[in-house]
Amino acid sequence: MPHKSGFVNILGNPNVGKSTLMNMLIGEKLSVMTPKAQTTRHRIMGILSGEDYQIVYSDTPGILNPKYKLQSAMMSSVESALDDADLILYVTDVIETTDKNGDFLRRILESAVPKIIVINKIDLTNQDDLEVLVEKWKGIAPDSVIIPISATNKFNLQPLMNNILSALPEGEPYFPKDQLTDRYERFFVSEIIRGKILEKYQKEIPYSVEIEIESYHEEDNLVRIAAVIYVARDSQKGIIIGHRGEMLKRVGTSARKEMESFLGKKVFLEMYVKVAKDWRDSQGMLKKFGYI
Ligand SMILES: Nc1nc2c(ncn2[C@@H]2O[C@H](COP(=O)(O)OP(=O)(O)OP(=O)(O)O)[C@@H](O)[C@H]2O)c(=O)[nH]1
Ligand SMILES: [Mg+2]
Repeated sequence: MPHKSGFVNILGNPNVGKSTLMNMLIGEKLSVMTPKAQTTRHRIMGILSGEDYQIVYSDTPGILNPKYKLQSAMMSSVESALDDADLILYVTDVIETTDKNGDFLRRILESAVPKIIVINKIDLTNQDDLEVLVEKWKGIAPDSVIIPISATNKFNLQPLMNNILSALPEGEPYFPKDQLTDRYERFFVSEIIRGKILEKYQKEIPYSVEIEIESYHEEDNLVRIAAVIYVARDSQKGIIIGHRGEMLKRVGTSARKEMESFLGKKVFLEMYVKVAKDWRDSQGMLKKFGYI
């Protein structure tokens, strides 16, 4: 069989399960997944290589109307993913309506890139309702393949894989076959901390936080990591730290454990909280954090 290679961009509204799907397809927990919308902030590559194929997935932030500069930067990374692919996976789920963010959907459907419409979370519906939903999508995207799946239950992922492979062009691999992603350890450990903050804090807090890895030193069997948690306002600092530092301690413990299993090494983690006033609207800070 000839070798197949290509770029597959995963797009869709917030919280439909784009990151869960990419992680399940590549079999690694690369991209942060949480029940909160706007979990993913950067475009992240996940590379799946087999004997005769290489699929380069990009997970992207969920589509939204930007209210501050950080969100505009997030949407630029979505824009860039609209046409630099061999295939688009447009992920929707059984919960959202088919017309959510209709303008963006129209642009995706108008793009020349072939598309697969992935209807996720079918574990939350029944056969009859699903059939109605599939018919609706057939009307909206008559030229696209439509595949209902459940990412968390790994249901129908193999047929999806087969469809992806048959849509990809023949070609040599773009990356070494043992390469898993385009990001380094520092990025993943910062994402692990941000993921814990998304899990443990409510309202605006997780959306006002950014993590910077100040230092990352590998020793024989240990990694020493110092991280700064930036918040956007003075009042948020105390909320992050919590009464007698209890909240921050809990974040630290669970982040350290996840880092240890991700890196396969013992981790020594130190964290500090700093205020970077209104960083989400600051050009300079967004540059520093790698958004623009
Ligand atoms: N029931 C069910 N839940 C799912 C499924 N796939 C994902 N989820 C849940 O949906 C939520 C959102 O998943 P994510 O993968 O973070 O969604 P996302 O589309 O990447 O979200 P953003 O990054 O915010 O745009 C999480 O709580 C997942 O566990 C599924 O097949 N069934
Ligand atoms: Mg995501």
